[in-house]
Amino acid sequence: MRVKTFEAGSMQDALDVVKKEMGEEAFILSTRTRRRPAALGMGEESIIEVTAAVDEAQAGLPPTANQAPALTYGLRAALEAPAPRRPSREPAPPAPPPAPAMDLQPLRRELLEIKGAVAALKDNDLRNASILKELDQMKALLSRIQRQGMPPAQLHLPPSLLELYGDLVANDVEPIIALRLCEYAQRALTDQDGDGASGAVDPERARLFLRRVIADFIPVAPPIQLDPGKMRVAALVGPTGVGKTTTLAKLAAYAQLHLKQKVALLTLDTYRMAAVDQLQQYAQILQVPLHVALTVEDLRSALRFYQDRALVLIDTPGHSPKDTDTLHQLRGLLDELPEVETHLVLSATTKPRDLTEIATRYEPLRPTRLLFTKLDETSTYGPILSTLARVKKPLSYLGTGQEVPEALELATSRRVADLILPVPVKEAE
Ligand SMILES: Nc1nc2c(ncn2[C@@H]2O[C@H](COP(=O)(O)OP(=O)(O)O)[C@@H](O)[C@H]2O)c(=O)[nH]1
Ligand SMILES: [Mg+2]
Repeated sequence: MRVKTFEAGSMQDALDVVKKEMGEEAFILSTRTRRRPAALGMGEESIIEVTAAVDEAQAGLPPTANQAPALTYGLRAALEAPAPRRPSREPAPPAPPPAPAMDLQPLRRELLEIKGAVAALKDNDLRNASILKELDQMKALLSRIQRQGMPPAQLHLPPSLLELYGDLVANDVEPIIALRLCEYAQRALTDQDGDGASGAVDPERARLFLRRVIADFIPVAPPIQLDPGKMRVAALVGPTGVGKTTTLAKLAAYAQLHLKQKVALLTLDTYRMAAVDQLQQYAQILQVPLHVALTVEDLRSALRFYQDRALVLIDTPGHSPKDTDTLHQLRGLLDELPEVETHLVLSATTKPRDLTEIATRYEPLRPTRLLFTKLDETSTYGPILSTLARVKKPLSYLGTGQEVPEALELATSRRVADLILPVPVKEAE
């Protein structure tokens, strides 16, 4: 008994191949339709997989007149279907010869089919075990996909990357961005391994690789540059409550205490007196001058006054969308300063969609950097990545707590990539 599996684009093609390779005597043990990625990544195609068997003793013998159809699944039956009934005027065809008293052919065929099926099962025992394992994994993935409501478009990813796709989405990375990153990683891995290897990407390697892809994707800004004899101005803008004043104090403390630079603080935060009090306390502790500006014009003259300072940090109020007047004036002032660094401060706890909306709202101030605070208050960091993808500005600092000055880090691509796709515990030193 010889058992073989064939693949073809259609059932007809599959049966033709079976017939050509195994002869008229072959019979079909099983068929199934599978989906696989089409060539050149053009979606998916379905293929027919046919497992056929042939009794070697019978193979190659010329068919005899009273043999039953050689191929089950209706191949021969379809090809040899009785001709349509002739018009009654034509003479009736000669009567068929009487059936033999006892036709053993069907029984023999059934036996052969059973033998073939048993042989195929034996051969496939090992293969079945691994298929079952894979199926279990796929089942788990599918239920995860169902839970997270993903469209089936990502199913062409190999299982290891599909798993990572799920991790990214669970970390609140926008599905379309997660998909693009995984597709990019898949293509790059395939290019490294040569054609056809992408189907079996080792999960650990895929994870490390994808983390590198993510890190490459995260633009970061250098720390605020302090040049001798030159005043550097950095302004923090953004909504109320995200941590602008706290971050300003952290930056001031670092420059003053660690870098031993002369710092001055300016604020336009005049609506909330408590907020000014907060900055006044920091200024006192750090022994740096603070100027509370009531208008943008006032801010302008204060800047001239602090020419000798290495770093002037400007705190601003959170603008409501209606406050276009102050926003407009502030923009005028920032435009006048050739080397101002404007950081748009965003909280990592803000809803992903709102982050993009806020970035659009503050675009008139032309921020050149994004600064994320409150990383310690969330467990999903995907929105940072999604915002970077949409807003396309480098990341400057990360706020990781309320403590001044220690809870502030210079952003690095690697640090953010680790947050987006954490290192499995055993890899982390
Ligand atoms: N957990 C945490 N809280 C922060 C962080 N940055 C600021 N905060 C807190 O957020 C609140 C608002 O901060 P504030 O600096 O006044 O925000 P502003 O309105 O943007 O100036 C304060 O209670 C801060 O202590 C951070 O990185 N992590
Ligand atoms: Mg404030």
